[in-house]
Amino acid sequence: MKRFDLNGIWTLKGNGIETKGTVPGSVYSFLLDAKLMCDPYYRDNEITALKLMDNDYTFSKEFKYSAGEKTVLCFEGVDTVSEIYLNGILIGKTQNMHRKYEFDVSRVIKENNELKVFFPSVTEIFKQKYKEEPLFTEPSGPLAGARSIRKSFCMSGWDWGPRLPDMGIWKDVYIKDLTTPEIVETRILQRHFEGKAGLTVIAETDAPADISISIISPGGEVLKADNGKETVIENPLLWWPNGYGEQNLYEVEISACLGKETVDTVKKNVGLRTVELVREPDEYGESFYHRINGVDIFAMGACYVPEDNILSRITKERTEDLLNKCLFANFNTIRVWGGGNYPQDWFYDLCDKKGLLVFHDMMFACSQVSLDKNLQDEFCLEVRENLKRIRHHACISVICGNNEMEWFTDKNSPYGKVYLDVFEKRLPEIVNEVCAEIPYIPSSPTSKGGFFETNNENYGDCHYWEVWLGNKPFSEYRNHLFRYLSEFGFESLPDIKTIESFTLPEDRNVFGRVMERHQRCIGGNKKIIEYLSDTYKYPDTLLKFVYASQLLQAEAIKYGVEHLRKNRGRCMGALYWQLNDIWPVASWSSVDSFGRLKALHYFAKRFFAPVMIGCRETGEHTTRNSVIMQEDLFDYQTKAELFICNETFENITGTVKWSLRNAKSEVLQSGEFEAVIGPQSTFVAEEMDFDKTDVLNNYIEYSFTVCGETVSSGTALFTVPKHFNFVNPNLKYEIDGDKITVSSDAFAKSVSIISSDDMVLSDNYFDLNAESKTVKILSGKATNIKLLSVYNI
Ligand code: BMA
Repeated sequence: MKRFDLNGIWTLKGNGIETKGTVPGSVYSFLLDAKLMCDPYYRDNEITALKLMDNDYTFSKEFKYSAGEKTVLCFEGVDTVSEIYLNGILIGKTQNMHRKYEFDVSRVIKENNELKVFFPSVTEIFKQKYKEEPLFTEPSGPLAGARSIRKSFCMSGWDWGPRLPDMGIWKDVYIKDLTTPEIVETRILQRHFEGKAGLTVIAETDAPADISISIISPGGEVLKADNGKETVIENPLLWWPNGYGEQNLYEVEISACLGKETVDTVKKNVGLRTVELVREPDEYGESFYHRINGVDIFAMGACYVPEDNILSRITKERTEDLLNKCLFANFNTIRVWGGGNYPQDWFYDLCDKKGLLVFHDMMFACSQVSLDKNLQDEFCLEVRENLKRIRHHACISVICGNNEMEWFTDKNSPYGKVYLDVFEKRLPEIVNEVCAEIPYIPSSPTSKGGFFETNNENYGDCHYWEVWLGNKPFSEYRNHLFRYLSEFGFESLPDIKTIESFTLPEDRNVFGRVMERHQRCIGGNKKIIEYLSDTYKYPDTLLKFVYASQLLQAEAIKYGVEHLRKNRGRCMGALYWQLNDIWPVASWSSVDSFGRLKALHYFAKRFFAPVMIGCRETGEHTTRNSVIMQEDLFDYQTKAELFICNETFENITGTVKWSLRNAKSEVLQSGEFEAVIGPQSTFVAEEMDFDKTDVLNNYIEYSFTVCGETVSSGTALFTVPKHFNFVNPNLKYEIDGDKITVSSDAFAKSVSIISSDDMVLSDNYFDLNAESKTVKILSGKATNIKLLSVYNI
């Protein structure tokens, strides 16, 4: 098989415009590159950009080709509804952006060719579809009708995304010369036994050919394998999730040969590991966690959404940068959420390399499955195709039918029947046939399936939104023992530089129209303000508002994660909503659309650390939520329970140190004790009672030291920060090469080092107890440094 690339320069025509641009690309990417439209992410340009989609567009390319016996035109991804013409002849149509399309063009191709891809207006299609079947649609969400075609739902809007349903050719286009055989299917099966690994590689070609297979170990040793026969690897080097061991990968090279000539080659990296989703009845209900190579994993990470609304801007480099940030924050898992698209191959390669387990939704979210059989079939076909594409990746740890559809669907409606047919019958059959070795769940959240108590915290995975949507305080997480929390979140504003990127100075008020258009959760800013008023004083600048909103978010998620990790065993997963953003917006993300880290991401680095000390404090803030509530009725104690979570394979012995201090950071009381924590377990110390300490002036500081090194530390107040009498810490900094040292004269909570250039630090938003701390600049530059702490709000 020979490949002839058709990416590169194409012409776009439509809406009275003709321009050149690059494929893979889209209407927006062509128009933006040619400066024929304004940045759709700037101010409210989204509105005019959306109107552009009311037009039809045609992409075309002329090329010379010298055809062999059999020629196939291949589109890896067309977004979405199109007609494809070669030399004026309609050769096929597309209707699913998640599928690959191949057309035999042997009879149509010539020496000089013109290829045209015609896209009828996508917004017109939505309108038509919505008329035919008005599937569930929220007024603030995706355009009505958007869920009736197999196009990434969130391109048409979400509660963190704009309505920019772009059209285009979003993956590679090429011609295959099939005069010689092609490898059309590969399957790699693993069997682990007696400390060995058996690898069976199965390859199929479309015409007779000799298959030669090599397995190259991480050390470079080459093993020859026979097609369809098991090859035993003695002393296999296993693949592990991040934090549990190495990410060893074997390269499997499959070649199709005719005599001495190699006519096609496929290479795949394979991590040797076993993967189980352990769902066993126990005293609480039913467990839900991953066991990799026999080791029970506590999942730590977040949910991933498409990295850009304009898909051609999502490059391997950009994805790698984001995934490196996941490692920075000690993730071992990432959940690919079901309202976007199936990521490109490089995403899975990178997750394999970095040891990020992938909890993988199939692309359906928060809706009903249409009663249209064609759409149901398309979905099943796309799942089959994508599972074949990704099944060899060690990172894939669970295939999940959809996001929140079990929750959303009325089981007594006709949609309930279709739901069960698609997600509990057809998809499990496909998984069983295509990749039975990967666990499957029908939906996230799900308890036992069959609409049984969806989101019951004792069974399966859960999405918990009472903190945020339900206005519950952060400490509410402590009242739940979820088996595996695959979604919980809290919003914040993005970095101030990100806000500046989409606003004019006069827009920079959080209640302004432009700011509200970049906040897609109805009432989202109101909610931030409400929690803010419960927690911090009124921030008098936008910069301080951003800072306070990010601290709220970070503290909320920290409450949740620390509680879940403390209860390791019964609870086995904490994936917060959401890792990243599709555009510049106020949202639940910890990394904004420019890749800038919010406070939450630095907090995540600490609360997901393999060895972490946490504190379950109780005080005025966990007992009464207003200072005017009668003291006798809402009597509070000031207590603290310290605990250490150890996710490593080692027994850890260290010293827990704590002190009760006043606002100047003077020590009022202190203590220390030895703690030994077994592998993958939690040590909980006896609760300390500070005998109704002065909550307005005193706080607790704690740390865990191993071999003289502080591995984890923190502080906790016994009241809300707005009522604590912070004294001026007189924060100062010094820069020495790639190091910044910050010092404080008093207790400084959540010290933020802000640079006008982008900068990633080894730590940020940390607490100082009248001391100094040195952090490393990992990337970017320290320019016009500003320091903030909670004292400043
Ligand atoms: C969850 C997700 C998303 C959504 C988020 C925030 O339920 O699955 O659909 O963006 O909540 O509302």
